[in-house]
Amino acid sequence: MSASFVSPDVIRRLFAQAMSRMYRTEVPLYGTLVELVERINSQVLAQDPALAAQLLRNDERARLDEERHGAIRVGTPQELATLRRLFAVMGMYPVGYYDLSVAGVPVHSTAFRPLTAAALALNPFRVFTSLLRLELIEDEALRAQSAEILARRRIFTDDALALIEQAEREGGLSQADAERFVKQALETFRWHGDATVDLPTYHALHKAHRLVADVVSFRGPHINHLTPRTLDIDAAQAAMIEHGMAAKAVIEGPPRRACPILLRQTSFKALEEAVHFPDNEGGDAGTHTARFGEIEQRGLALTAKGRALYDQLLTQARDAGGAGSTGGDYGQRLQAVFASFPDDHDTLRQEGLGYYRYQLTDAGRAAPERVADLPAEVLVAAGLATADPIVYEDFLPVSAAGIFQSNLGGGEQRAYTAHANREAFEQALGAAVNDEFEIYERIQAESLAALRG
Ligand code: OOG
Ligand code: NI
Repeated sequence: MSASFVSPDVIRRLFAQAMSRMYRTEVPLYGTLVELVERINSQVLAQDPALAAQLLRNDERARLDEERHGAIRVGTPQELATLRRLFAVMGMYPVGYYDLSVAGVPVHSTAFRPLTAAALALNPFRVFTSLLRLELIEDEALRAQSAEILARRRIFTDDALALIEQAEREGGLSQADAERFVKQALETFRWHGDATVDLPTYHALHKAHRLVADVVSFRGPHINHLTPRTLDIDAAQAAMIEHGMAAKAVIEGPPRRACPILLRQTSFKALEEAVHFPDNEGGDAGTHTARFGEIEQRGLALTAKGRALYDQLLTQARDAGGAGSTGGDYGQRLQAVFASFPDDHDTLRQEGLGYYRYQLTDAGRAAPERVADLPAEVLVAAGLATADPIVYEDFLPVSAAGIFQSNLGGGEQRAYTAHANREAFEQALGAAVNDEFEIYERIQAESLAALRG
């Protein structure tokens, strides 16, 4: 890379900061949420010096205050493929395939995020990106009308497109071009209070599925939430309720544990916002609910073996209350069922359930000859190396479905008989999605190799 180019990681950080500023002005409650999470995080760090030291050792402390994920929904393969190129300028690549149709949401998704330990440490910004599956709209005329509306819109500015092409052609962007790029890219994610369809069309789309209306009726794929990372989601959830936010009843994901795994999330309900519809002068003001707030706590990235156990236990807890149910005493059921998931790091590591990052301790650095030929587990046991949990950087389909559902209103449950269609998604994207397990495996292997470096 030429010395005059800024690193994609720096562009991503600028972009994440700009998104956060924009969303604060669009949804002031997001600002309140960020402050609440910051307060709880500093309390947790003050009360738990071991956790503070672990985050510092793992390059997670610095990124924490800026750490966010967002979500958008797009309508066409062309839009998705161009987003892929836009995110690549910022060092964000598609990881994972999520099929939400099984949960009654007519989309499939990926997450754009950085891939390497160094890039994640600088800024781990991720965007959960969904593609509407128009083929799941039953009404043929409405499907054709939606496709036509989507084909006409342009969600990227001309300057954004030109800068993407320039970055691809020249291999990067200068500082000044990077700043212009961030400003232009931001336009795609901005909220538009004026719909592009008239009110009757909006209602017809809404009837097909609220999500269809959300994607098809507007000029662009507005960012629908931006999520800060908390170190104690139970405390943050309680604080949300104290602040009068309409928090979701159930925290998605695993139960509270000594060793947090994967991802726990909760959200407050979508806001009802005034929308202007064309040809509706003097008519009732329309509204649309799409944007919401969310917080999350991240824990250990699980191996395929650990993930299979997680999926099995989650299903067990949900099915115990009637298929897929989170009603009744769900919290207690979840706790009880997850008692069979080991909850100390030595066991999790030794049973190959999670990924760890190894580093030499001072003692280890002072004894290179001992380190050279001892297995990692022996080094850890002897205090020559530490093994810290590698944080989960991805999403969970069942949780994502729960977040979608809670913002669609109760009556919106629909069953699609469609199957996952990863191939169609990747074809629309114009690339294969990266495998999350390979990424964690590589980060773990690199840390092991560096022990003997
Ligand atoms: C995305 C919902 C999923 C998460 O954190 O799992 C999500 C959406 O509503 O567009 O953001
Ligand atoms: Ni989210």
